[in-house]
Amino acid sequence: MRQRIPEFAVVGHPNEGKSSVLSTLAEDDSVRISPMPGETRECQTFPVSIDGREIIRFTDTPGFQNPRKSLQWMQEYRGSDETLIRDFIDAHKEDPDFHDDCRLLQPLLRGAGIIFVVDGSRPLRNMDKAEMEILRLTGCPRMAIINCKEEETAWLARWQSEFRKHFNSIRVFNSCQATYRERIELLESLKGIDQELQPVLDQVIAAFQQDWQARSRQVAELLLDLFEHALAYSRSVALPPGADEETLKDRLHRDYVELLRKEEKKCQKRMRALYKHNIFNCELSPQSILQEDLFSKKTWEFLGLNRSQLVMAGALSGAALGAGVDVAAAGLSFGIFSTIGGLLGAAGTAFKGRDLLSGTRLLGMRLDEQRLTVGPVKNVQLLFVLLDRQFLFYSHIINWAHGRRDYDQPPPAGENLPAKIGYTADWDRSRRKICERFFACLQNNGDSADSEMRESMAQLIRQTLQEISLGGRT
Ligand SMILES: Nc1nc2c(ncn2[C@@H]2O[C@H](COP(=O)(O)OP(=O)(O)OP(=O)(O)O)[C@@H](O)[C@H]2O)c(=O)[nH]1
Ligand SMILES: [Mg+2]
Repeated sequence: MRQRIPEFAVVGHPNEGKSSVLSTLAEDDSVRISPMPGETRECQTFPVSIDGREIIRFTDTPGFQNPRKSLQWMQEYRGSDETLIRDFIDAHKEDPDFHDDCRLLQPLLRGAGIIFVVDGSRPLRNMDKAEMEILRLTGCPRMAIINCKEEETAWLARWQSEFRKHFNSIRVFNSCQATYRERIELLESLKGIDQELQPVLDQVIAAFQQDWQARSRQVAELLLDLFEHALAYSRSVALPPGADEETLKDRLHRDYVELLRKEEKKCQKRMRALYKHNIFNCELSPQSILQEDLFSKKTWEFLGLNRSQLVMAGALSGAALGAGVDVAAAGLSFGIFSTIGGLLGAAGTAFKGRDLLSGTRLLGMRLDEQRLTVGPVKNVQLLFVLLDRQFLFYSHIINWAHGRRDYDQPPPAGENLPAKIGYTADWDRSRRKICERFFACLQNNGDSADSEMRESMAQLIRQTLQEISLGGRT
């Protein structure tokens, strides 16, 4: 026999954030959300499927329209508890004053559990008490979610104590900020509302977790592909007699930079799709370091390894030795950035994105019997910068709740940014070594790293993704 798919109806007063909570819980950005009360007028069910199999469904409902009168009717009702909802709907279905109340109770007839959403940043009113009492009279398993639309928390304790009288489970859940972990915790607390639901919700939670891991594995593969394309890149073109070597070098350099930008965009687009951000762009804050070009001064200043880590990397990876020595020798009153200038042969002069790869140091250019060969990349820092950019993008994407629609961003943390704001500079030596070996391997093998090397790099990436998704720095 097919197991029943658990269903939860998200109910509450108009404009409290019901649709936003649903959108975040179901990871579905097609849910309609609006600042105008009364946006949702009909029930709509959003199934959550994993590998094509529906495992749970959430139903969006209109807000209560006439809770006081509905409650009065129910309190005067003399029939049995089992027929209360059906009889209420039958008695009011033609009355436009109760249109929304009838609609929102409908899913309960087919056994849906209740998720009651309130905006906990406002005070409790009698109307709310009426709505809670209606839900209690339905006898359906139910939980309450406090979704604070504003920062205000003064009313929270009052809400919680009122909720204890009416609900088996209570959770604070911010539909615009909730993370993966908070979604799982919310599902966990749904188990508390009805013993019968426990086994099936355990399966749902396990499926969510497996799916999340599967997505992490796919992200790791995307990143590995990007790094292989970026770092093992090599091209060789003829330099006909009389042709201008500099022009040709320039063109090769431009081609490479273009390709890399495209590959990175492609990788990030796929990441977005994996996390089901299909409609909205999850725009980056204007202050985000990811707004900077891959080869901008700021990017290389704030991401990747610091100077001493780079020196160590150079000593290990052989091919990057030149880079390491340069770092040490460059003097460097401007910190890591002039280091890059030094690395690139620009010798600490003004940095131009275009110059970054045009020297022979980073990409490696050789002129050999009238053939100009570029690549593979010589500077291991490119790998760390790319890693940091993808991790930061991942963090941005997974922490962008699906119910979030506005693009207001918090202001930057402070004027004094730390020296490095990526992840890799915080890594210990053993993690960095894995990257250095992977890098060296790509240089030696030409196009792809050997499978053992690739797997240890994949493991490192997956581990970092997990740390980020379990509440690492965002
Ligand atoms: N800042 C903030 N805004 C929120 C939050 N939750 C919802 N909103 C906003 O509140 C408004 C109403 O959200 P909806 O999710 O459409 O509310 P609803 O309860 O479904 O409303 P109806 O369908 O009209 O009953 C929208 O503008 C949301 O963006 C939140 O947690 N924080
Ligand atoms: Mg709605």
